[in-house]
Amino acid sequence: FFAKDHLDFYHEYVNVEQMYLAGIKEVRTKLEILDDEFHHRFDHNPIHHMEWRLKSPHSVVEKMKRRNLPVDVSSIKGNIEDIAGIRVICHYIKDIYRMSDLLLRQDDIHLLKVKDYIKNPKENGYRSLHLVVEVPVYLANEKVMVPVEIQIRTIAMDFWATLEHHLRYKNNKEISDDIRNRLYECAKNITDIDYEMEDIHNEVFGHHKI
Ligand code: 0O2
Repeated sequence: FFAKDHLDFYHEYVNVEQMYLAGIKEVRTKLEILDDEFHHRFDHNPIHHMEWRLKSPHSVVEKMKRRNLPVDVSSIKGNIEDIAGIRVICHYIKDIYRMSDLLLRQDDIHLLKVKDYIKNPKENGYRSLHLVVEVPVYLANEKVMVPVEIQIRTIAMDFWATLEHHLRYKNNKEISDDIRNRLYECAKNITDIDYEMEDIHNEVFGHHKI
């Protein structure tokens, strides 16, 4: 259901959604090409799998209201950067930085923002590399630069983040300090395992020179 007072927004939003979807396709293709090249050259796929989503119109309106922005499509640009979102789940930590570096090296990709929650994990233990990039999308009559949020993480980081997200959002009660601490301990243990698995991989297969 959509609030009646934002009907104009919802009607207009349908038109811009296509552009964000195209941005997702462009970035996904770039990442798939890199992953294929690694598979071909090194018999190693850095990417385990990818997920993507468009932010729902309702979530966009809620975010605009939270930020005291006027609820119209023109205020999305420059304010809401996570309408198009891709999550890239990698095998190893080194794969995260390799994919990120190779993507950002491409001359049609423009980096808008980077948040490295692997080097600087969030207080609750959340780890992932977040990038916001702009990618060109060629429409019939114009070229549009579309922002896409990319979250890159290992399988282990994704395991923790998915369960933590579920525990936090699907639960009506406030998370207690005890649960918070236990989740943080889990994040620490998972981090140790991530580094140990990477060491094992390096010992068995060595480093790829690229
Ligand atoms: P959803 O449903 O995944 O989209 P901003 O989005 O810019 O207003 P912020 O905090 O500056 O907010 O962005 P940031 O830090 O880059 O994080 C945005 C997204 O990262 C979140 O999106 C989550 O997907 C993920 N994330 C960040 N912190 C956590 C965390 O502590 N736990 C988990 N599980 N995920 C996290 P949304 O919009 O919150 O949700």
